[in-house]
Amino acid sequence: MALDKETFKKELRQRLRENYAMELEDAAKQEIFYTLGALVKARYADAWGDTWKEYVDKKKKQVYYFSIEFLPGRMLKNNLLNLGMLDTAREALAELGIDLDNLAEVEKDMALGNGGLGRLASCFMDSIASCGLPGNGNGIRYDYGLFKQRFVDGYQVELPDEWLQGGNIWEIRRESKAVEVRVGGHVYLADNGRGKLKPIYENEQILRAVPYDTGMVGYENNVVNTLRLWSVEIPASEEDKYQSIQGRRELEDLTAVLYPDDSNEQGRLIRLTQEYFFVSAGIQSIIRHYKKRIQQPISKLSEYVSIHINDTHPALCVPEMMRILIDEEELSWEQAWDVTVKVMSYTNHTILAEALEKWSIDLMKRTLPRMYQIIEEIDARYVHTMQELHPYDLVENTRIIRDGQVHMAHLSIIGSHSTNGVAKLHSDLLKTVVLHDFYIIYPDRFNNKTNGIAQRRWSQIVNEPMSHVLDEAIGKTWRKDPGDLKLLMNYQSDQTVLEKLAQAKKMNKQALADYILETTEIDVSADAIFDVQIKRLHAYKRQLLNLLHIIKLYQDLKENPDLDMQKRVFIFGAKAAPSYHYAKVIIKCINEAAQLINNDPDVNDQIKIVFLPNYNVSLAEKIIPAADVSEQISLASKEASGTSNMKLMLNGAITLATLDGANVEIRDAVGDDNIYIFGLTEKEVYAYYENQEYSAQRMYDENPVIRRVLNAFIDGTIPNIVYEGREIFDSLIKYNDEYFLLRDFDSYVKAQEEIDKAYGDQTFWQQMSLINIANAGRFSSDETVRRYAEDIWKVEPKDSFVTEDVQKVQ
Ligand code: NBG
Repeated sequence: MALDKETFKKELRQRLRENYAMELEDAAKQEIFYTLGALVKARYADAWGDTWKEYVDKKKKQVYYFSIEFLPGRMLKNNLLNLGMLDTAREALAELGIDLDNLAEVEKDMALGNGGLGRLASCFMDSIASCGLPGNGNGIRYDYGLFKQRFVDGYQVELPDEWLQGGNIWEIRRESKAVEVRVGGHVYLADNGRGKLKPIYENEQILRAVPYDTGMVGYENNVVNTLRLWSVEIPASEEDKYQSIQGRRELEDLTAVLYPDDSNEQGRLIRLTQEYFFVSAGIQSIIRHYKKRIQQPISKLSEYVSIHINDTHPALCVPEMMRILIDEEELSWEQAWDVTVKVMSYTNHTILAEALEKWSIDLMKRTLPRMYQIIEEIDARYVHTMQELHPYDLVENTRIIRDGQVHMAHLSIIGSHSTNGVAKLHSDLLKTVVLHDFYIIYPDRFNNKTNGIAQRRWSQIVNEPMSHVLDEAIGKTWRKDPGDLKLLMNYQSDQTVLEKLAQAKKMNKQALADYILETTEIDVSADAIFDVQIKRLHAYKRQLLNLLHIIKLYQDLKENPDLDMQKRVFIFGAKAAPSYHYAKVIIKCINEAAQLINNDPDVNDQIKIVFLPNYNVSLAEKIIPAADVSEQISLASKEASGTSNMKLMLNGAITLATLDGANVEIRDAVGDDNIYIFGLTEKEVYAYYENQEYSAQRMYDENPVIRRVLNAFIDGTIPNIVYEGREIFDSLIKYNDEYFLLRDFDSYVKAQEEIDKAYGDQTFWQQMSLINIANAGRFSSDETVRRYAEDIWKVEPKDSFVTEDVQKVQ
């Protein structure tokens, strides 16, 4: 299977001639990229077909991961790595005078997700294939990914992300697998002539759902699974209904854009239709495959199929499966319900009440009348069964239809056999607080699955300098089994290894410094501490707390320019939802503070702020290997897990964190001495909610440092934020600081001072860094998906994988 350099070069040239009628020497970067992509795709085409065939022949149980977001980023290097071709390709290209990394930049990020939720789905896709598990993704092929972010006068401006321009080399359009999805109109039930009721549809709209499949290549195991994304089209039979351009547009808009949020009414209607569209198309195609290839009674579906509901957006999986089983397969309600609950499982990704999805009854009835009928029936039967067993209030609080709304989390929990949170703390909070009522009703359904990351991408691909140091120190087995990173613990006091790791970090920092200079014209020194906060902009994530601390440092420096401190570069990457006003205000303030501080001669380059625009997977890949400090400073209890915390630790950054989400488990993994913890605990936060004693005004009155920092927002210290500064100030003082920034301020400052001191002792710092890398293995998403597979999905790895029939690591 292995491809040698000469064959690689020959094949590349040959394909270029065939596809573009030109010689390599005359080809543009784009043309070479597309040719290389086609070459790579051809290398896994057979394995893709074989994997599918094996699952069918052996009637393997398969899991289908339904997610409205997938965020794979670029795929070229990931596919090369997993095919064992990365080194060959790099060297062969170099011999042709082409730099692989440079070429890889041609690929547009596939950004069909907002943040952690979508990226997790993609890490899972990688790990499911790499662990040889039979599993597929199901989602939407948006024409436009998450908006591109620019800064104009410090404000966020959103531009469309035309990722499909130029074509998508990895996907295959499968015309023959298209299905029809019905929305709108009216539905009533009539006798089907066989003593059962069947739904009659009137004036409904028929949508054609066309799947685009992308191979998910496993790591050196000949497994290639499928990510199936659906795109909407007009069915041939309906062509005459769509004679106006306007009408066609409206229909095609359904899969045009990924929602960066869901706050306006017009938009919300499309969102609900989007949700039904990919759920219905996905389930129809699963059932069709089951009947045609597996050929078992429909009542045995759960022995062959598992469906995962990733957050509540695919919650309609429950009523849609019921619809197909009852209306089309003619099962009884009881039989259908039994199958559905066994097939479905659900992950909750948030505890913020405002993020729990609900739809008005009215909208649901109008948009999806048959779904609403079925949900009503599920709800009625739930109430009927539970009222015998539980108090009235408990049943009322947990039913699906309540206060004129359909509660999607309730639908997901009631309609599935498993509900999990994404970190220990989060799962505990689900049981004790957020979903406590459900926990009383279904204690056995609740479990934890701590998130993980695709470690091959987040180490081998993004951080080659570090990877080589690891190879030299502990051999190469960690590349396949991240658990082996533990071996690095033997080198805690080995000066050579520590020194080499430090050199690798320095190289990465220099590369990032070059990128920063090129994109922002800010000159930063690779000797400074690179202090990184990269994630969506949200009040609970507290980018503002970070800024408050920077302002304090600035004021200290102004007072005493000779202050003894390490140089520091504060690096931000964050998009704000276009309609999230407060988050955008914070962006503006950070940008204005950057202008002020970066250009103030008194600061003398001691501190700098860099807010890199358009944070996405590719930018994360540049920042993460260069980070010294990982800011994970959400208010305790609010961040379900976090995953950038895991990526940063794996790359040797030291975590500065509250005890929130998976930070708690990172602390357990590295020990108290190798992480900086500060701030309120989740219990203390809840105590404040209970006793209502928190007064931000008092903190402001009594703490002169806080007062001086906050005044900088309204007294002109930070220029050009007359309105924004006032809003920040008011949010903290007048509206009593919802996320307790001022309460955590002192302990945050203290932790930052300790970091400053620790960095001064380079050996000490490098040891901490090494210990972080060594203990990152447990956060591999390989481990996470294995847990899902064993505990929830009940799917088993492909036989050939179990028998170790794998190519050896290069
Ligand atoms: C996010 C959480 C993160 C978590 C990811 C992946 C949503 C709704 N939730 O903390 O905020 O890491 O999900 O689980 O995007």
